Amino acid sequence: MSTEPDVREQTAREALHAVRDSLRDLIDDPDTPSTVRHALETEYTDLEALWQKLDSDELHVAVFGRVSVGKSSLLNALLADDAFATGPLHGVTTHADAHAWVRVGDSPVRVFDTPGIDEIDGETREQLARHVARRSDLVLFVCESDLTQLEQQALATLASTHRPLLLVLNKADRYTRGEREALLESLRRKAEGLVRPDHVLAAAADPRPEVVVRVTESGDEEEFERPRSPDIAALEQRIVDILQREGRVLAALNAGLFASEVSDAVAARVADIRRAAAKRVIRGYCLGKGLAVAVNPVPLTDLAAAAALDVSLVFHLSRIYGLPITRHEAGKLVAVISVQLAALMGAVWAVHAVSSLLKTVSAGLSVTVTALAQGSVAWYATYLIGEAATRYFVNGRSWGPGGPKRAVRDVLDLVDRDSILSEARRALAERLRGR
Ligand SMILES: Nc1nc2c(ncn2[C@@H]2O[C@H](COP(=O)(O)OP(=O)(O)OP(=O)(O)O)[C@@H](O)[C@H]2O)c(=O)[nH]1
Ligand SMILES: [Mg+2]
Repeated sequence: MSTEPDVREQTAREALHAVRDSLRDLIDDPDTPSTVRHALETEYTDLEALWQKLDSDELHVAVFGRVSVGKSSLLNALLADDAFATGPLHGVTTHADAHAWVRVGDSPVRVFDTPGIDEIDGETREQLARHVARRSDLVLFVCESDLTQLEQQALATLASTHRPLLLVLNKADRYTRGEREALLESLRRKAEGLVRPDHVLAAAADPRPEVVVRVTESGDEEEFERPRSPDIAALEQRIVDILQREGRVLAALNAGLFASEVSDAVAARVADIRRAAAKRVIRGYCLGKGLAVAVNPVPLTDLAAAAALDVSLVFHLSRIYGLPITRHEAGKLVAVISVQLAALMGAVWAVHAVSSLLKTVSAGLSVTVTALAQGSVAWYATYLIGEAATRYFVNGRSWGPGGPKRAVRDVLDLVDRDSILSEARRALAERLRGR
């Protein structure tokens, strides 16, 4: 008969495999540009490590805390081996390191040592906390007395990553039983809402030797030191319990959460890259069309003659956004946008543009003011068409609920006409002068 834990185990395992496969898909996604991979290098390294962790069925336990609180000593005590370097100087551990520990169920457990958090600035500390948490199924936050402000902040950052947390008061041998209880009480209070009260416990990873007084045969009292073994049994039991109870489920959940964070970050970067590419392409067409019109002035009302360039622009933009359309469709899109622009601005905008140009264009240019004015207006029109089409593609080839009218109006509201026109004037004048 299958028992409930079996079913849980089975479900967890399936969830884990599903997450593992989706991590692989995310890592190997051929649509992710290499520039994005490069920009998110740390995240991709973490994804790969996470994938390996899931694939090997490993569970990870990490320590975190201020320098010299005994993080490395604690892991050594768990391993019953001096695997990690320890010492009284601050900053003995300078980089993350890991060793294999016990097995919990079928899963090998690895423990991860980390450098102390005091010497680094707040932002880096936050990053380190997230980085550590990301790879861990359980984090041991180690302290040696009551929590400082800095420790409280770091603990809050870790807690926000929703990993199981144990708050360990190490060096318990330095306190009397009463002091220890009072400290644990205070730690539970300060960690309230961040760490469960029964997840706050004391340990002595590397207790100082006991000083014992012995009466010699001659009746004299003699002091000598008796080494003490680590006191970590309760902690060890709690760690194994947690890993056994929720290790696998949490591993899947956490990896899934991280993968969705990364895939959001990838999407945001891709959007940035597309936006930058769209901006470059729009500017190129603006310049091309502005020059064509300036060099060979056409009546302002007959800008349609140069519409072929606008069609090319929209065609090009559709490719940048990975939503390719035909030239015919691009032509229809330009027509829709132009109709809206004309309806919204009529002839007024052109007159506006020209008059503002006439006022500000400086004398002494080698081209006629009219040519520049017409070129700038053409530039501006192409700019608006490019921006409106971009909005349509960003929206997944849709104008959104308000239709093209609303979308084009929004574009007009957002665009700073005067700065576009003055940029057009500057760029066109420069090119025309150079001819
Ligand atoms: N009294 C006492 N001292 C301890 C205990 N655990 C560790 N220590 C001592 O504290 C000092 C620092 O220990 P480490 O394990 O190197 O501390 P750490 O947190 O890894 O330090 P960094 O790597 O420098 O951040 C060493 O001298 C240890 O012997 C303990 O339970 N009791
Ligand atoms: Mg250390």
